[in-house]
Amino acid sequence: MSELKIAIQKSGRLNEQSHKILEECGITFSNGAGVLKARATNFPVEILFLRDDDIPQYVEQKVVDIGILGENMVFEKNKDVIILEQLGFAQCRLSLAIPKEDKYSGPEYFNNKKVATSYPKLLSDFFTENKIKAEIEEISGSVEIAPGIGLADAVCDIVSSGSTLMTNGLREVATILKSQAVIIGSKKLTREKEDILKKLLFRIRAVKSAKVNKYILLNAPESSISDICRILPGMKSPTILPLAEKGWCSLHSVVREDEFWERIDQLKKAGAEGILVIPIEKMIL
Ligand code: PRT
Ligand code: ZN
Repeated sequence: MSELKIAIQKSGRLNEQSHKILEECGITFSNGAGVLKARATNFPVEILFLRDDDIPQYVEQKVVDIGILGENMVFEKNKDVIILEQLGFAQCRLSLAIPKEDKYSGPEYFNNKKVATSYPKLLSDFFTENKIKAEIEEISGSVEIAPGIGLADAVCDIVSSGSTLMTNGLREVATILKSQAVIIGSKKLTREKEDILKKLLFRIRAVKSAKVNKYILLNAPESSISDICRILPGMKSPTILPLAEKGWCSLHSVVREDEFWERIDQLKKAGAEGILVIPIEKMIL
């Protein structure tokens, strides 16, 4: 029986969430210290724990079938792989930052400057697109200290809250790429592996939909039901049950969480009471 080989980050920012998303798909495995691979007990997959930098190459070489990593790394490594699904975590951006006291009028700022980065390909593409002649200093970590120690004039690095840049006296001036965790896959899989992948992606999509949707229950006068359905346009065929109190009913449905927060005041005005919003564990569409 064939199994799908999945690479996830061994340790670092993506490890916990990658583990969690597989677990939420009902795939259980142990990830003890020093373990390089694990076999799931209840789904035909083997999990390999790797450095995120190596995952694109391993997928291209078919050492593994799919992998979970940041889009930043996928585009930097530029291997022959395909993005199968965005996973919605590890959101960040690859940005250029300069000493905060420097004036910035546009990408021309970087002409004849030296820029430190761990993303030489993406940075060089950006400079080529903008017709900038700059020097790229490739370093593997702690990029943001480079200007402070005289190694470079500016940096190109991953930013999430922006506090690392601020602590190092730097200011973000341009974004090259927005990124989140994704699943990448090999272009050609055997029929059996393709079937396992289909099942896995089906489960992942169910977990993702459950995260953005909530189960909503509310009580309302029967006369308000049509207004309430109009206020929450995402609400499809709600279940409506009569309440013991005459003229009142209880309405159950699924709504997008963002939609619900935007419309809460209108719902109350329309007469909704006792509103409960409950997380959904899985949602099969
Ligand atoms: O050992 P291995 O090579 O596997 O791990 P790594 O050290 O290369 O990567 P790791 O674990 O740091 O990050 C893995 C992935 O997480 C990245 O490729 C991104 O896709 C994603 N990610 C999300 C981030 C961040 N947020 C992030 N904030 N990666 C790095 N950072 C760093 C950034 O380099 C900078 O030093 O955090 C700092 C900036 O954070 P803020 O919040 O201060 O802006
Ligand atoms: Zn890495």
